[in-house]
Amino acid sequence: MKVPCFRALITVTVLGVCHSVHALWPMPRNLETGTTLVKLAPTFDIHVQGISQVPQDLLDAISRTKTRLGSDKLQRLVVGRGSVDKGSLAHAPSLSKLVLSVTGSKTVQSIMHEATKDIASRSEGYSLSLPSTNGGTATITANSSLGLFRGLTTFEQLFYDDGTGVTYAYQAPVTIKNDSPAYPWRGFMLDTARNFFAVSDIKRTLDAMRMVKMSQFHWHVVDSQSFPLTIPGFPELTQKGAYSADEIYSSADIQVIVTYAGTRGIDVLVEIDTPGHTAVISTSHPEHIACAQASPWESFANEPPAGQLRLASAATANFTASIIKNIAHTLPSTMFSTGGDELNVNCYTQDAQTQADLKASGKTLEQALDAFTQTTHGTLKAIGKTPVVWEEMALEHQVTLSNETIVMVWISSQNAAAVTAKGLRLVHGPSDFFYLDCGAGEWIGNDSAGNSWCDPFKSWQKAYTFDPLASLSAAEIPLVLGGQQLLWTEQSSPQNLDSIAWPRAAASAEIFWTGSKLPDGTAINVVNALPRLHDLRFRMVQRGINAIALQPQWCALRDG
Ligand code: CP6
Repeated sequence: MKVPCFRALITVTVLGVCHSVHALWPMPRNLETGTTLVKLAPTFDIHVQGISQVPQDLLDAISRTKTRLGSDKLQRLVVGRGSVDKGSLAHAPSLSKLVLSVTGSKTVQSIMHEATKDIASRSEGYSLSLPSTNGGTATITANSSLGLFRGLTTFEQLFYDDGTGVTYAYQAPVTIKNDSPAYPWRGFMLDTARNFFAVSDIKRTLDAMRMVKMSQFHWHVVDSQSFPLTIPGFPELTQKGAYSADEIYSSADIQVIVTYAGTRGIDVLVEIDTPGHTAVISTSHPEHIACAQASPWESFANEPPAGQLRLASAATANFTASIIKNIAHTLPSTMFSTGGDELNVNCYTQDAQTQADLKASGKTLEQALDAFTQTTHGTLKAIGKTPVVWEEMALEHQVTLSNETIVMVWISSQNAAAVTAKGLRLVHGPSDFFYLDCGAGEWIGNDSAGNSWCDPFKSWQKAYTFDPLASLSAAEIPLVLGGQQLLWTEQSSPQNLDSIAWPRAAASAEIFWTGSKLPDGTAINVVNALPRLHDLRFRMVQRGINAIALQPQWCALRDG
């Protein structure tokens, strides 16, 4: 039997790890540690210097950090099953305070939302020092409140309380010089259209993302099956298109989510998938949808029900642009996704109105798609937003995309080079590495009711082996913004959200923060990662995120 303890790995893990475990995830890009036990003084506090007015969201983050330092009960993975003895803790030097130094005074959330045109310039870097002297002062310095925020996340991960009631670090002194992410885009995508997720589920997801320094929440909020997103001026879309009156994101909910995310260093990218994946719009606006509920659905869509926006109709293009504009202008992000995946051509071939529209305009379907996209993207640009699209818009269709457009690669990791060859920026989300349930190529078949089924599990180790720069030339590297793991929710709901996503989705968070090498210069590898990921998972569970075990508890506690 294959046990989840990975018999081969465990020996290496335990032997190699006992003296080098930190619950750090993602691993900083630069790290030096000592071997001294240091505890937080009873009067330990966190201060900010360098700015006269500390932004409110940074103050809130500091207060959450203090709470967590006092409440995280993380058993240290050491020889001899666990905790340090009370005697050595009693005599350990105490850390009197943490001083944060920063030069900028913008809020964390404003920095997150600013960065579109030059997302790579987002200032997330910080330096950290934790001394081993009694009465010592730890420091985090950064150029921005966002950098300090990332540094606080690291600081928290250095501390343990294994039931002694004393919060301690055991590898002081710690020095981290200029830790900053290898890539700006470290994301997670959630589909809230196949099954609905409450605001509280999304907040919990954002909490988990924050713990691993993720920066982008890609919200695939609507699709053919349901339309839960309230669009100002179009109440009928949710009234007719949501699963129920309770399964709707109100305008207030949306603001709660983007603010919760922004104050935690996460930008929310909202997607309205167009022109495919829009069948549900036929419930309120049948005039705009071709092949609505057409049968058999397999001839018209990749998933039931069939239905796509009538892209050749000027009225439909304007309607779509209005929806996008009305929601996009309420959102703080400077990016917005118009989707563009899995367009079914047959749907339009069979649609009399589309054929008539094409004839009247003298356009081919591809030319009509181009015009449709110019309309939606033109609207976004007019309100200062950068368009994001799925890879088909760049690779399969004859659509003119402006240079600033961001392309999400999903079909295969092999397709990245074709995107950068066009000079466009990309986000990696390849189904063969980063899909948290089915990935392309893993479909087993369709049953008689038309439901596709597949093997819904890909290991974190698989995601962790992804190489963001494979087959890219040096000149193309700056076009890689980063990547994300994705949860499509045909087979997920709030009940399994945490367990299907965490801690697996942390794999890409480390790849895109730490890059290809650990601080000691060795290549990132699953043997080094496993005990750290185990600790991360433990902390997630403590904070109410129902993350799955990676190995038997025994593996982590066993004697070296
Ligand atoms: N929904 C939407 C989906 C998928 C995509 N877009 C998808 C395709 C293939 C697999 C998994 C999910 N369910 N809107 C592709 C981007 Cl294997």
